[in-house]
Amino acid sequence: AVYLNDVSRTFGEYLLIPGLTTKQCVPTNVSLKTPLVKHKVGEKPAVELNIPFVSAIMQSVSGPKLAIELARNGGLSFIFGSQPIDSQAEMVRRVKKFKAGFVISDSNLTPENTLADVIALVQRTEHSTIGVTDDGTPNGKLLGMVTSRDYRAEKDSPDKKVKEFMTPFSKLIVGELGMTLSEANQIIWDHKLNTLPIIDKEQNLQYFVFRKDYDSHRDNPKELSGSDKKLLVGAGINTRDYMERVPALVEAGVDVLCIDSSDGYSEWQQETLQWIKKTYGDKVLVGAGNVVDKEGFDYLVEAGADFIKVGIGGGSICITREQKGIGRGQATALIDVAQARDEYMQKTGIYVPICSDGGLVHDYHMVLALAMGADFLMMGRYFARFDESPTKKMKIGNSFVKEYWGEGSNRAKNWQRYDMGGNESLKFEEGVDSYVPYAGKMKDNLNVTLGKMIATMCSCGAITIPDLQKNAKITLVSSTSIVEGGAHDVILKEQN
Ligand code: MZP
Repeated sequence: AVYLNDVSRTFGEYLLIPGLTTKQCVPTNVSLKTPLVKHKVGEKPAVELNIPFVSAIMQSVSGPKLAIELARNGGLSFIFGSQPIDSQAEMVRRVKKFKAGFVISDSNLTPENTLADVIALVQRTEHSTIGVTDDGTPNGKLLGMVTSRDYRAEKDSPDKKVKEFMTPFSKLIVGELGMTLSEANQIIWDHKLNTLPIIDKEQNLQYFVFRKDYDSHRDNPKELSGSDKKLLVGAGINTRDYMERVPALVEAGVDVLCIDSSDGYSEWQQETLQWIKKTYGDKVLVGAGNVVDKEGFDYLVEAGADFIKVGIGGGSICITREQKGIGRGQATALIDVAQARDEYMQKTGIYVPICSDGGLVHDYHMVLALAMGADFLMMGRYFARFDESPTKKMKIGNSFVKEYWGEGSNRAKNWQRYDMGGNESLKFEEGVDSYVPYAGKMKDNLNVTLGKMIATMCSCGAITIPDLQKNAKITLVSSTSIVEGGAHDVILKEQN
């Protein structure tokens, strides 16, 4: 056997030491832009993210609703691959079809048109949201937004969703299709509503009219018409049915693929990458993994991967290390692979981004992972807690939770991810079925997390991710110093 002498370590064992915070180092100057795929040094990558977050390739995380919201916030989801090809392609299509805000410009619709007229336009243009201005042009004053139910409510039953709009006096206020936009707007203001649900004759919930300042970034109609860009979306694939799955996903408009496996250092992945590159060249972008060392990185890059995913056994729902005894502390794995990436860049002039996948618990772990060399981060547990994740919200005791299960659990039945080339069945579980604390809307949580990350970067004297990777000072901490880092030697007042 070969012994690696470094101890496998993880994020909780490290801290960042502040760097000089210059006057330029203020939150508004911080950019979290990051490359997603390989590119020549100094050139612009084919796909970039505005925030370094991607959501895990998991049934309990990455459905179309979460993908739309994450893409709108600058990140990207990989739609889970453990489902039939058709339904996965359909989910991709739904994200690509979603067009962010759109202001009526040439439609001649004014506030005196009925909601039915506006909705007809939503349907015709396939935009999810139509803004209406007082004079029907993008220069006018925004009066309200009409959003299709598909986007807002998706799987929730109309009844349940309508109930959320009851006023404090339990009087249900709904709009009807025959009402004009001015009338709807008046009701919204009179009753101090954020949103007016609209029902059709059969009492089914169809659309929502939003108050204009419901979402602050929607205030400027001009910005809105400018943001009509297609959203980015990724999708997971496996090493068995890729010859059918990849063409279907490409046809659906997917931006980037990722081979999803708990252990990616295999000839199966090499074959899959080679087939994709031979068939499509660089028109189809594909990441591979997961690996935890330089050998794994070099092998998959050589085979054609556009990015490499790092991590075995660190996921919150993962029991691979207990079941099979394979894995590596996530921080050590990342540091090793980041070094391999930098060596490859020096040798070839090509930068292959790496993704740290799994095991991020605290927000500061995210900054540490970036400082250790990750270009972007994949998270499951973090996103599973939000309204937008595809799983059930439940009440247990006094708290709300959401379900979250691993792809290696019996529930997911994702045999391909753990495939070692034998017959198709999972011999033992590598993941668990669990709950995570419900956390509300993605946007609210992202604002807090990103705010903290940006503050940490300013403390480190870095205003970009490459800055942080180059200049961060990182220290190992003893278990005693970890205790010192929490509140200690005080009597905490009760929280409520
Ligand atoms: P986390 O963000 O919940 O800590 O980890 C999510 C990651 O765990 C996924 O992106 C994937 O790599 C990994 N995962 C998913 N299912 C399992 C499993 O059932 C697993 N073992 O390890």
